[in-house]
Amino acid sequence: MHVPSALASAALLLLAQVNTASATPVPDTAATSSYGSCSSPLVRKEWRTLSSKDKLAFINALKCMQSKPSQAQSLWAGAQNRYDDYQGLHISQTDFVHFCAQFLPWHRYLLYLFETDLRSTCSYTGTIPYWDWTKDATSEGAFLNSPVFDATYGFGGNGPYIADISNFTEVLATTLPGRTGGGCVSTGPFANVPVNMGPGNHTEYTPHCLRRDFVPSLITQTVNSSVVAATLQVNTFFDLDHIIQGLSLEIPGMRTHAGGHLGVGGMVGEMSNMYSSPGDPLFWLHHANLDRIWNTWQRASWPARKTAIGGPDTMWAYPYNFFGDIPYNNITLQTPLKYTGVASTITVSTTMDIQGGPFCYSYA
Ligand SMILES: *[C@@H]1O[C@H](CO)[C@@H](O)[C@H](O)[C@H]1NC(C)=O
Ligand SMILES: *[C@@H]1O[C@H](CO)[C@@H](O)[C@H](O)[C@H]1NC(C)=O
Ligand SMILES: *[C@@H]1O[C@H](CO)[C@@H](O)[C@H](O)[C@H]1NC(C)=O
Ligand SMILES: *[C@@H]1O[C@H](CO)[C@@H](O)[C@H](O)[C@H]1NC(C)=O
Ligand SMILES: [Cu+2]
Repeated sequence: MHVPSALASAALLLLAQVNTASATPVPDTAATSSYGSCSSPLVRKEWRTLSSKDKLAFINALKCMQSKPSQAQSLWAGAQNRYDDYQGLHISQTDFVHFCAQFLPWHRYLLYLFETDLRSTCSYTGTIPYWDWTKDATSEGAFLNSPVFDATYGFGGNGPYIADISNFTEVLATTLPGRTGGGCVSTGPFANVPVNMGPGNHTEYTPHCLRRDFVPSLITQTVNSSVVAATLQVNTFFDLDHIIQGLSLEIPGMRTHAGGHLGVGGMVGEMSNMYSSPGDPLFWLHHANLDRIWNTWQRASWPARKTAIGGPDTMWAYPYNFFGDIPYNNITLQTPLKYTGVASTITVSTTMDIQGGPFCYSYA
């Protein structure tokens, strides 16, 4: 099947790990606590609204995580540090939380776990910032000048253009006309920081440079303000999940999730890899913005949308049946979400309110 090769990548390892994942269900304590407004929510802010000091504090917290020991190297041999544990977690759960309806709930809790760890392990006092790409999708030039790519107060920019990518092992199956990079990121705080696992579906130690392959024309079409406005108009969680994850794997069907990933990662960058994309720190800012969109949609009809859920429990099932129909059920509030190696299993219900259960945050 012509799955993007990012998906069809070498599957070298860790059957034992997957088995462990299902062998140790842990009670979902958070789900039993009551939901409601929390006091003093942490506020997640848009990158460009942070002070220079706060930008550096977040960057330094990421670097701090990269200096702390891995706690999950027994599961993910390539994990060299605490930051890598989250890449390993994402890689190992990818097939259960993308192109299915666990997508938004699973990533909401992933961000919470990572943010909590930044604060506890690295004494970070802030939150995960978000990247409101609509502010940069007004033109290709605006995108290229986005503050998120700043070399000092951002995450560095594109990689140098590599026209011939025929020798790359991990290449997006969808051709993206207008790709402009592909080389190693050479600016910013992560220029010489190896990505320790991937690219692709494995967690062996394969240190490599962080690559980006900007596609400015994709950004202006997929993450602009009219796309977001249309996203917020839908009436059901099923449709919200669908429009965020995209209507097809081809460019006309791409929306915000694919647009942010592929607009930065292009055909060979880490951000474009469904498995190993947390190797690019922009992953966190992109997903925080998707989480913000879900929350905005929920709050537009609250509390009804505190329990609005649905969509396939199985990857590539309807409406993501791009490779043919496969059996599935719609997810429910009781559907489990696994974080094996980092945290206990929860249920979807735990993730439905960013100011209830374990969560206490808001978006400014
Ligand atoms: C990804 O890797 C896991 C672990 O090796 C494997 O079980 C799974 O089948 C792989 N996924 C795909 C789509 O190849
Ligand atoms: C592909 O080949 C080019 C030119 O020989 C080289 O610079 C580049 O590093 C290679 N890329 C990979 C991923 O092997
Ligand atoms: C956003 O992109 C769509 C194509 O996906 C285009 O039709 C629309 O005009 C764009 N809107 C803005 C505000 O750029
Ligand atoms: C899942 O929900 C959708 C939207 O409500 C519905 O069209 C579909 O038939 C449901 N599928 C199953 C297997 O229940
Ligand atoms: Cu993901």
